[in-house]
Amino acid sequence: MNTIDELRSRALNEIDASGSLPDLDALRVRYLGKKGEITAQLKTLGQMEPEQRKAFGQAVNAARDAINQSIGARRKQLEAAALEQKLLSEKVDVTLPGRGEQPAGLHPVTMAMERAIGIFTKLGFDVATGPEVEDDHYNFESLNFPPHHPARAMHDTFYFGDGRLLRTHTSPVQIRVMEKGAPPFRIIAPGKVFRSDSDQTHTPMFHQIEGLLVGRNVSMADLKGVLHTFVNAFFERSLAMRFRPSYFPFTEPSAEVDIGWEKGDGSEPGWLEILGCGMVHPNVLRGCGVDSEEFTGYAFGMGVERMAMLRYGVTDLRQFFENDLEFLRQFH
Ligand code: 2NL
Repeated sequence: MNTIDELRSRALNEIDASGSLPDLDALRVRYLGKKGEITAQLKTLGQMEPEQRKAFGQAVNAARDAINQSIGARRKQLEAAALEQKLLSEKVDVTLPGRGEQPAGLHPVTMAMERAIGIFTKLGFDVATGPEVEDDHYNFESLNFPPHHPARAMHDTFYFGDGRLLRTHTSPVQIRVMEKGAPPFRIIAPGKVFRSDSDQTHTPMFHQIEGLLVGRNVSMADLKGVLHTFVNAFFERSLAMRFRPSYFPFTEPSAEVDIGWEKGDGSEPGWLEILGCGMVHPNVLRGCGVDSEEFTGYAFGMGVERMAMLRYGVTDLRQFFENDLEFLRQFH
């Protein structure tokens, strides 16, 4: 009997003194668990004399109930204290001043895109858009690409494997416009394009603006005039510009366009390539149902990231895709 009384008061003291829910649970296991001290006492009942067993059994049961109740009461206290602690730590001081607002701004690539669109719109071009997921016909075949042109290779173009692909230029938009309508056409096609290419100067997705003008008596001189007007407006200065002969399957003749450029770092001014262009190949016109005897056209294409780098003095293409706010805020 003394053992039970001693056990009971020791347990109750320890329960009262326990400082956390895990500590309290350890005590519950120690006294009431399968291998606990109270349980051990109950197991001795079997070997006792009947009259002794009754009194001892009652005492052990009473001790067990008291310990159980005490644990329940202590648990409530500790839970209340834990909640109080949690509420205190999560307290929000609604009287503190706000953090202030950061003005939002457009991404520099968007700025360059909108700037270019604005200029061509003033020159009379309409904006045309189309799907980013295309097929071989619209992305290559209709543009006079020969069957084994390197751009068609797996490692240059993203193929879905079911005949679909991600457009590698926005030319398919212009093909769709020509197929549907009748000349004259005067459109630009801005948008995302995709190439399986990734290094210091290439990203798998980038932006392009292409332009197309088809009508009667359209010449390379018209093309040169429009592009010179465009680059002067885009860079807000009077730039020297030159055409260099080049090759694209979809234009003949084809040219690359350079502008005279000073880096601003004291180095000698030089020529900088900024776009590609040419007279629309008669095969392309015919494929779209346009009479290539009656109509001629010019087309051009430029990379928007490159234009944005030159206009805003960005030296690393990858900065456009890192979403670093310190970088982006400079353009607001
Ligand atoms: C470049 C060169 C170019 C075109 C794009 C074009 C579109 C049609 C027909 C013929 Cl529908 N041509 N587009 C023409 C010449 C050059 O882009 O270097 N782009 C980044």
